[in-house]
Amino acid sequence: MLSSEFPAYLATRKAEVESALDQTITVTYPEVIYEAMRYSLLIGGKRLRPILCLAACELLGGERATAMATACALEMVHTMSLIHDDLPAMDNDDLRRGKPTNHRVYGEAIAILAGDALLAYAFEWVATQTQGVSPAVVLRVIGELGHAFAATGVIGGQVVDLASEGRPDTNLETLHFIHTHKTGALLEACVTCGALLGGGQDSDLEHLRTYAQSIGLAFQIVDDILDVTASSEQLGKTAGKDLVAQKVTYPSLWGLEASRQKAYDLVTVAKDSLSGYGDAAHPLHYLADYIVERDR
Ligand code: GRG
Repeated sequence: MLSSEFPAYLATRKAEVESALDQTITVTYPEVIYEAMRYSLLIGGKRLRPILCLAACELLGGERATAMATACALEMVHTMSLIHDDLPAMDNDDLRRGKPTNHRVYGEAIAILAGDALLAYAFEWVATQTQGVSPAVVLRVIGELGHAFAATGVIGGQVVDLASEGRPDTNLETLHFIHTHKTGALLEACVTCGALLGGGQDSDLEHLRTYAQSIGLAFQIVDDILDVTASSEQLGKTAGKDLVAQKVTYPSLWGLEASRQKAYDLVTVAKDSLSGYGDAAHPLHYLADYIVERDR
């Protein structure tokens, strides 16, 4: 793939994912919970996680259709983490994906339940909708997904993140822990699950883990930079929150320019980790570029 073809690739994958997501949840009794789940799942977002999953599957010669159920599940669990992150007990935010947050529309109780329901449904969706691979592969995918979200992953990162609010003495090691868990673990699961569904071996998973850990950190550095440099309108979420919460961030430790350079260095590491795959790795290379060059 040429870099000039990447915008069309991204737009096509996003449309495919959104069409698949639209078919995951049917509104039935009690309507409010299904509506709340659909609200946050379908109001937008870059769909980066499902696209990474599909790209990893294709890198190893798999069919996108085989990975689509897992791609949707990854977006469901990501969306649930956003719903819960926005709650008054966490970030207490009013804006997400350019729209009022779930609890602002449906109230706190339903927002908590919509997040819980999306989390449970994601696992059901993988277990019941994945076709074209052995049950052993589906079980490994479920294990990767659970590990990424449990206290070993996203939740552990969130716990340390909450504890470090208002703590200007937070050091680089703690910041690294927060982001490799809160953001990186799920991005890692996207590519490892995609690789498993594409027929990948353990050696493929190792290369892809290095790729994901590098882009995960680069993603977070860029997130920290955008929190300072972009507007709420541009981001679709409240900008400038890190300063208000007195959070230590990469730009606050290193400055904006050094942070940008670090993000670019990490993209180089990510690309190098896939050097054995030749041109087949181009979509993942361009996705890494997109992560650092994005403006939202
Ligand atoms: C995981 C069970 C469980 C509970 C949630 C609240 C929480 C525990 C964790 C917080 C996780 C979190 C919100 C991490 C931030 C990750 C991040 C940078 C999100 C923004 O991702 P984008 O920019 O968003 O890809 P879009 O809207 O484009 O999908």
